[in-house]
Amino acid sequence: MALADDLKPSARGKVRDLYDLGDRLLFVASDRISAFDFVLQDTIPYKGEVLTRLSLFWFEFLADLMPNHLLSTDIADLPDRFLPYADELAGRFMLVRRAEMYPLECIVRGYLVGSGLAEYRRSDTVCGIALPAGLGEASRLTSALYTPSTKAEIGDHDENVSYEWTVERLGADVAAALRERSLALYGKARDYAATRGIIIADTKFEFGLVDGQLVLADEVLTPDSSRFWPAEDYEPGRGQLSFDKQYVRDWLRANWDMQGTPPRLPIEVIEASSAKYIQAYELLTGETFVPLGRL
Ligand code: Q0N
Repeated sequence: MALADDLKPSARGKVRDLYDLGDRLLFVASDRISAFDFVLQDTIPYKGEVLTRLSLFWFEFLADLMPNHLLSTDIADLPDRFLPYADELAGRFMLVRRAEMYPLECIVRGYLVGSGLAEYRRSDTVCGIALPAGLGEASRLTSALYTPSTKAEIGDHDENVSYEWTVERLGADVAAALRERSLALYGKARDYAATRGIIIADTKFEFGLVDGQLVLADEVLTPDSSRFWPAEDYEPGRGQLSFDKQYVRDWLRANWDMQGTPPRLPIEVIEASSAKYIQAYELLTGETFVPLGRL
């Protein structure tokens, strides 16, 4: 039997499962992939392991800026009931401290894309922040924008909120700390990634309190929480190639009417996508990806 069928996760995300261990939590990243808000039937080999190991890389890289919720990636630290699933878990789990989470997605945008671009075209603003005229699709922003959002009550739609909203909700000190830390983390990661040929166009952080101390939580700076673009193909004024899901999105757009269940992906698309995740990991970390887990 598979892990998730035996030991019921307390939360099943689109692509990650969360097990509640009391004072600790276990995140398990699957090889599932979502595109256009659908979770596809096909999985992308090694994706969960690549994303987990990329988060671990960033936690360490960013540790001088702030502490994080990571406790262990050692199977021996898991409760005994998980041991039968050691193979399934290898390389794709993180044991983390339980934090009191702030109910905020701390989004930082360094480039103009997606919903930000749509708003800019209407009103020369992004999340209410005025920007200079004359910017276009994928323009680099002179200074990165902090554009927090929150999960709406109904459904799990994200809703942009103003900085003032975060001040009212969390207090001026916490609101300021989340903004300042988010911008500092993004700035350090963006500058480093640029030296590795990757543009981090935007990303999302989540924070919580552990023993009264602010910690960086969730996954960090993965292709699922960020937009990664290959720097060599960057050309403002048009849509950019995304590092990871581009093949999948392009193939779906050309082969599916977006109604009902998404079709199965051709093996070439699955393999190309898997290779891109691994390439992003190798470029960013400078390490060869050697899988710990088996497929
Ligand atoms: C947790 N999520 C993602 C906040 C929740 N270390 C932790 N301790 C307790 N809970 C969580 C973590 C982590 N990471 C994180 N769910 C539970 C969902 N976010 C959405 C934004 O608000």
